[in-house]
Amino acid sequence: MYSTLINHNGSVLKRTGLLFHPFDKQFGDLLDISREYRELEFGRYTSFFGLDGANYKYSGKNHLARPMPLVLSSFRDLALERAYYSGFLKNAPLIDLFNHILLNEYEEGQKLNAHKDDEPDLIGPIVSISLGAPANFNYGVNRNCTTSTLLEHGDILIGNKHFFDNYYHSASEPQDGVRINLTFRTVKDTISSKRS
Ligand SMILES: O=C(O)CCC(=O)C(=O)O
Repeated sequence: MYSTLINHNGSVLKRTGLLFHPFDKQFGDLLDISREYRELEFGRYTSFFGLDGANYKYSGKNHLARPMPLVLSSFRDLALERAYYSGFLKNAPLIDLFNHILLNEYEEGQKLNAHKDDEPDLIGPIVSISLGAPANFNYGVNRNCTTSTLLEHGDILIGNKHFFDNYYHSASEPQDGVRINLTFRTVKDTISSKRS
């Protein structure tokens, strides 16, 4: 049931639902985790998890992964499976894929402004899983992000590197409730020193 939203000049973005799974327990667990570790960053709450030493550097700041709680490890398995079966990992490098997970929490009125995920340290596709309140994901070739798709509880969005290098994207305020978004990235940088 994949629906291809973009397939243009090498940019590919797909959205689908995660069928037959309520994810209510996982949503509660993720909220607890977020509220233990979250920091306010660019208008929404963020915390970072993943494999040992994985560091996603953006806006001049390190975002070093904490060890993954089990619930995040199981979503990572799901992200890997979906990316693999939908053909996004054909030329995947032989390194630990999706070694970095960004947990975004959006409370009422919080949103994320238009940006690109084009840091040179990122490799391959990015998978994004949404839980809780729905919100619009907006994208486009400039900061206006004129195309939108509603991301609902259990939706998964996969974009290839070309998409995230070339398209701006933003997330609107959640509609009626709290929204959790998990973003799975593969980063080249690994550091073993303390967080900054
Ligand atoms: O919340 C979303 O759906 C998008 C998150 C995102 O673009 C990001 O964290 O870079």
